[in-house]
Amino acid sequence: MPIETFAIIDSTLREGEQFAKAHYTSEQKVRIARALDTFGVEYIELTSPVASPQSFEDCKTIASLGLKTKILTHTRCHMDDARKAVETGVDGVDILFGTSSYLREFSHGKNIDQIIESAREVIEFIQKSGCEVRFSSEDTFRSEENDLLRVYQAVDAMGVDRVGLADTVGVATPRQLFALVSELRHHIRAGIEFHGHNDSGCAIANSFTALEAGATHIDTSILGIGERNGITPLGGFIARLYSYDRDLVKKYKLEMLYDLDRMVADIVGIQIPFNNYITGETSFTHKAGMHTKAVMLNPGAYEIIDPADFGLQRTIAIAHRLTGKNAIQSRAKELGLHFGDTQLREITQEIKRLADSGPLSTEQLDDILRGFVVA
Ligand code: HCA
Ligand code: CU
Repeated sequence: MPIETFAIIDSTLREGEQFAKAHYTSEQKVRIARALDTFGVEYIELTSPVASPQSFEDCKTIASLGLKTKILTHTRCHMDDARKAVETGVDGVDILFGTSSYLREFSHGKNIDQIIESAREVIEFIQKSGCEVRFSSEDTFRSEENDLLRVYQAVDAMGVDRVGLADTVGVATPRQLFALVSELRHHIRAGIEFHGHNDSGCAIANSFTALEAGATHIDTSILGIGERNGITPLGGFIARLYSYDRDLVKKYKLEMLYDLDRMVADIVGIQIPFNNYITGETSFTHKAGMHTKAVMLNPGAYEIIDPADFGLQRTIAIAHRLTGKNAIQSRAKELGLHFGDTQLREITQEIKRLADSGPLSTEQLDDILRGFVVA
């Protein structure tokens, strides 16, 4: 199925608050919400108003900012929680219930019929209050498919806006996603949302595959922050979509991505990982001679993503033992120096020889190049 319409539900302010290092102030939450709104995500999800008195106040504050993005909050499937959620003035409530045998046995102790009946009361209440409602099944991928189908079909018949699939423990594979979402797409009228943890590195692939199979909404967080090692990162998911079809992400303000990652990294006190999608320090650095030669002629040779679309620049690393004569020539030209082919080869060999005993700085490289002119 071609990917056509989809929406991002960014959960930096809900799942992201479950990141071990996150302790947002109210001011930081508002800053993150406004930035996500400007970036253009369709929804943002906030911590349950039941979590703490300040969480309740923050839901109210963010819901009243007048943002374009829809504001959701996230609660257990309980009437008390739903009442509080609706009171905050949010646009929608994401409710969650565990259908896996683990949760049925060790958490809430309800059977499938009882789950459906509790959900009915909560869903009808949220609908009457005029909010969107999503029903999600915690730990979807360790639940029985028949149980899932029964629950999803029942809540679909109640008219929920979305059903949610949650890979709570990061165990699902892309094939499993494809199979389950394709199956649900045949039976369910509502939107299908996927929330994927990244414990085994499949969060982005699973999110993308879910869309290919007919899902409509994907949960992300900035830098992927969340419980344990987190969920689908917003930037990585954008990278995946962009590499498939740039038109899919032109609705977002891509040149803001670096600032979003930077802002959240600062707020939670971490670095942007060096190998982060798009915004990592080395994401657009080309090093080996064969790569730099081709990239200087046509960046597409080794770049699937154009850094300029994200307001970023590529780096050609020159001063190292893997360098090549084309990269050296290009640096020389930048310095206004011109060498013939034989001399360029000689300079390149000299730089490789020197770099063999340790890294060279750009200044050292430039001095070597200038030295050859004098010689
Ligand atoms: C959790 C809840 C959740 C919920 C996802 C959802 C998960 O913290 O365990 O509402 O779809 O991963 O299951 O984040
Ligand atoms: Cu989660």
